[in-house]
Amino acid sequence: MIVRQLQEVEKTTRRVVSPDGNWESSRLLLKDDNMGFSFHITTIYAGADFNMHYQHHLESVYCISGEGEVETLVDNKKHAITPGTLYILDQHDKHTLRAVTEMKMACVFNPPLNGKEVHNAEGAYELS
Ligand code: 9YT
Repeated sequence: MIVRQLQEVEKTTRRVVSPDGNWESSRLLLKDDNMGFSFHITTIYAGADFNMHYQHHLESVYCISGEGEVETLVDNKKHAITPGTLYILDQHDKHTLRAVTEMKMACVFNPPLNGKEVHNAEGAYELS
């Protein structure tokens, strides 16, 4: 069994701050743990408004705290995000995430991230 503590992970290189200034993510569980998925606690900063398109990954995002919205760009549907909301990018959906307040999210990626990824120009992560 592996046991990790968010407060400890935040002090290591597993905490990645996005160069675009929109988010930071503490990646508690990664590819080299061999679980088939990765698990992160991500903070989306208040006022962030940015596009993502995970062409190579599936992601589920659970809102622990904060408020915002996610919009799918294929149909321009907007979904409110409040504590308790889970959105599931099962179609590699191109989307916009907006944070009204700072949001704390629990994120799961399949395939797992190796830990160093930040978004490329399309808002995707490359496969490692
Ligand atoms: C919700 C979302 O995808 N935010 C971007 C960061 C990502 N969750 C990550 O790398 O942990």
